[in-house]
Amino acid sequence: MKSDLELNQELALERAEELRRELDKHNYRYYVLDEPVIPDDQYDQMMRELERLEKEFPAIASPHSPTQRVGGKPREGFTTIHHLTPMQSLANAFSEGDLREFDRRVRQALLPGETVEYVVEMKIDGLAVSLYYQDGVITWGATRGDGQVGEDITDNLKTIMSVPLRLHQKVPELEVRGEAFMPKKSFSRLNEAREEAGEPLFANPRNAAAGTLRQLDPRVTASRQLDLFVYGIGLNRGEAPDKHEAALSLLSELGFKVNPQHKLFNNLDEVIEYCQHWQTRRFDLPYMIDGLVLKVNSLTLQKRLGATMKSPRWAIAYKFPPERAITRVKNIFVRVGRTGVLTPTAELEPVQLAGTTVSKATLHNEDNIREKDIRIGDLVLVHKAGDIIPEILASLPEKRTGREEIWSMPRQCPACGSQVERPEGEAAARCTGMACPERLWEGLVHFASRNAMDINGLGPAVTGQLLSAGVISDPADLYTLSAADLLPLERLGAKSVQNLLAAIAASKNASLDRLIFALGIRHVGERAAKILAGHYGSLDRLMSTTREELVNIPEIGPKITASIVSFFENDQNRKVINKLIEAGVNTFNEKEDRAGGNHLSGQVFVLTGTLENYSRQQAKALVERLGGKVTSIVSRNTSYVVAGENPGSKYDKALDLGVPILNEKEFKEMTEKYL
Ligand code: 1X8
Repeated sequence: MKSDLELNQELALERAEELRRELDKHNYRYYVLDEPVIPDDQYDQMMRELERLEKEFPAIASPHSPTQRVGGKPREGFTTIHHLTPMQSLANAFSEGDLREFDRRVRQALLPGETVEYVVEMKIDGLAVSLYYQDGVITWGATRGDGQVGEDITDNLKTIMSVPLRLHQKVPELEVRGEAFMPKKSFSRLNEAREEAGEPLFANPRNAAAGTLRQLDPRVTASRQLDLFVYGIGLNRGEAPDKHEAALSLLSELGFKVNPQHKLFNNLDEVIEYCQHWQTRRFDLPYMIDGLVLKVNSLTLQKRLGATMKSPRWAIAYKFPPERAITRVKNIFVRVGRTGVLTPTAELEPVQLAGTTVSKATLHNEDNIREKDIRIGDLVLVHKAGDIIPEILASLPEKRTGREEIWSMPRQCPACGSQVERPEGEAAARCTGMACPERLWEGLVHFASRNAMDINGLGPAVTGQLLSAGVISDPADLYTLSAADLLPLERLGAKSVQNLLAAIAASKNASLDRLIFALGIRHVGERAAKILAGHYGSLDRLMSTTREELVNIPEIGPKITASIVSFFENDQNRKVINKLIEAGVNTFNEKEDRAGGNHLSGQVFVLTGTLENYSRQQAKALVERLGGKVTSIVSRNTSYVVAGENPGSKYDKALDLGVPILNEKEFKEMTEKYL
């Protein structure tokens, strides 16, 4: 006979498998097809249920469970992996002539009457990797290395959400090739955060992707949001397609993310036209490409053409020339960031570059300016890092007139006059003023921004007006604003004031992860905020967490931990948070509410007197979070009256009606066990 444990375990396994299938499916829709079908919180809820099951029944764990994407522990170093088939590099074409030469050689291998088709694909500016699946399950992943032997980066590749852990069909053995990359947005976000932190920047998304995949701690990799396009098959012991295009379709069907921008041609002139088209349109793509790849479509012809020592004869990379421009530095000014970092920025004579007009370029920090010897008035060579961030590559000293000026970092903050400090060993200079208006302004603009509290109508300009008028000095003050405060401001009519107040009020219901992101804690981006919200369920619990608990959360590394701890140690920050709570801003995870069940559903509470450990708002939010209601009138329908110090007449009314009365300790016990 089976024991209870065995029976429960069987049920748990069944449920876990169901959850894994569901999660895999949604994951695929979200990260591969880019067509999410369920809300995030529902996904998170399933994930948490699965985590709970796997924790309770360790025997049902599986390395291919979606909970195991960030399961790996930090490593000492990487071991090596022998590729099953060599990973070759491509020969390059830099001109139309080079492409015609390639085409001519391919045609020499054609049999009489045979024609050639080319598949043209985007050449992703990332890092070539190989993935190996056995019986449809991921076994390992490796870098290219020298083409024969690469480094085992399996744990890191598994953190890429579009990499399938299990394939849609159980092919016996499959080695696939693809390009891991960092999308442009993630790249600029990462560098912004590194700049704020005074850390060295990545020169481009490729270096960022390479650095991220060679991270020894997979939690860091997971936090950086890489992606992967698969574009070819190495070894395959399943049914083998006879055309490259069919191979791409097969890879798609198996669950891989295949770049949709590929096109079939049977004529080289059209290929060349297509290359020229993408040379200018490439800046519209959300990832960087450095060219296009031409491949012979027929695998039979590919085999006949073979390879040289270095690269296949059936494919070639058409490389775009890098986008650069020359312009003049009109001036250098300093921007004060949210965390007080002073970033020197060059004001440029406007110039066309990579699809936009550029009139500013970040100079990063003082050392960068010194190393490149960039002076006000210099002619400079500019490009865009990651196709987005205008950057000065070099100055052209030979063009100097002698009237150029050497720049240096101001000693006083241009926004508030406070002293500027540059800590030993750090590249970044910081304003030391706690109440620096520029820092406040940036912080408030971030707080109200779309992905944070999403307060429509509270943009940079209005925020500046509110600060100058002295009606707010921190984010919590927004919630005490009245029409009388706003109407005197210029350019704010009655209608806009009404809308703005409504938007501010609505933001009180923003989800906990938005609030955490909005606080502007260094290194805590949207993803970290989501993870923290999911883990803690309330701002209160996050605020009173420990270093130990934080570092043990998947994806929350030591740097984020240190930053969170120091943020909540700061009295000023705690004060602002308490003001936010008092103002009635939601500090609980709604997702938790539903997941945590409705333990107090149908129960009506009345609060009276002063509680020692909860403000009115906190106590109310707590009851509501557990599904209960709080009213202010005691009646026969009241379930409990919670009485603090110096209770009022509600206490007597409760005694009269025989409504149960809870003291603070009892209230705490009743609610705490559900949290
Ligand atoms: C490198 C790349 C290839 C493709 C895209 N991006 C790359 N960086 C592709 O085939 N679509 S192929 C390749 C190689 O074989 N070295």
